[in-house]
Amino acid sequence: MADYRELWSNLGMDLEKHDLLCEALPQLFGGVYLIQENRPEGMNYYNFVVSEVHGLRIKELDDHKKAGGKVVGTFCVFVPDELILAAGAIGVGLCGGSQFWIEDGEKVLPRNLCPLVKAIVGAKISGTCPYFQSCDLLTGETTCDGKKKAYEVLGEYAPVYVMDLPQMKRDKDYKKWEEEIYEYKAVLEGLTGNKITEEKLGSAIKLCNTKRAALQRLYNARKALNVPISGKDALLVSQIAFYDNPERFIEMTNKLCDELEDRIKKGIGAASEKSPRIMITGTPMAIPNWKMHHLIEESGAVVVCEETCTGTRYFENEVDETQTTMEGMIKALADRYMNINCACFTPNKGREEDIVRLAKEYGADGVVYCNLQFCHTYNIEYRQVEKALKEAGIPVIFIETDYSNDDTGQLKTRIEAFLEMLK
Ligand code: BJ8
Repeated sequence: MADYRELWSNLGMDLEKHDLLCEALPQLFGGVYLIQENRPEGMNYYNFVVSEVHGLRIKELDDHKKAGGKVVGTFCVFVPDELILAAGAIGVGLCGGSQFWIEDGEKVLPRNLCPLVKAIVGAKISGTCPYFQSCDLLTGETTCDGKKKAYEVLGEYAPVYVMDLPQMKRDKDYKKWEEEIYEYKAVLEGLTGNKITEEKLGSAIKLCNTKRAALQRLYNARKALNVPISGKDALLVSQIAFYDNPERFIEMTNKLCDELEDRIKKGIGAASEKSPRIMITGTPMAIPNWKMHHLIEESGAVVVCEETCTGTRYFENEVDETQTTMEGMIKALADRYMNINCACFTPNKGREEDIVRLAKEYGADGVVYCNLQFCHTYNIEYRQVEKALKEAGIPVIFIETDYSNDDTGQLKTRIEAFLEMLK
């Protein structure tokens, strides 16, 4: 990586502490990713993006800001990227997946809280995440209690705007979400000084749909009998989708898909056809959280799908592109986003149906339900999901974990026993 110290220093980062983070990442990445054999060539782009994770993209954000543009941080797949793009701003997903930020998060938050929430706050207050430091506005949302209250804490360190996401899916909730989208549009127009026109929003809707289609194409390739890409590589692509330049990401992901489709034709797999096929469901896996995929694939299985917000919940269902009026487009956005089945909703029957459908579509032999520690909504929802999967005859195991490595030995034993049972 080139020398970005001046840039980081201008962003007000703690350089000494940041050095420690930079030292740890290559080792972690090497041990999880570079040890894989027979990876698709197209993964070289994503390797490069990781090697420059705090460099090149930050420089691009800086150039955009110097030209008068704004950067907006988000934490949830409910915040419509289309509006951020239509306002001429750059959106970056800020969910933290590193144990490195937990200690700082715990300085201002209770310890018995979801690691994702602690990492988000820790990343900001430690001054070690250049993405956070580049943001002109952080957009939160009322999803789980942990996130919602953490935004109040974050507000002490940066400008925060919170979208009020309904927790049920009645007609009036769709209407309410539409109103929230209108209000967010006005906030972004105020921040950037740019008016969001029908034309700009229409192009942004098309761009985001094209990105969704590229991710769906990647996932479709994983349905093949000889899975052409490992689950952890596919996870990395999804994680990078949250902060890479969208046009470049679409181009590179489609290139990767060309290669994967060719590998399928030639019978080149990332794992043996006899490897158990696993679907993961549960809480999101923010970069660099590769823990469960690594454990599962090290144990001889292959992950073929993720029903998570760093998986299908991010890209399934497109926004209707036929609308031409602002009212029509905002309604189309509200409809698409309200169809995401997050456990923050009650009831959430749609998620059970999604999980059973996806497990069948991807030919999963078993499902690993991954729950981040202290995430109550996903934890409680396991009961119904387990019942639905049992009725469909699909084996499932519940795993609760955090970002540390303390439980890896124990988890490995449980995963191996589960895979043995599948055989
Ligand atoms: S749409 S999953 S991105 S809220 S894991 S912080 S729920 S305690 S991340 Fe999420 Fe949006 Fe829902 Fe997706 Fe809270 Fe649970 Fe932690 Fe979570």
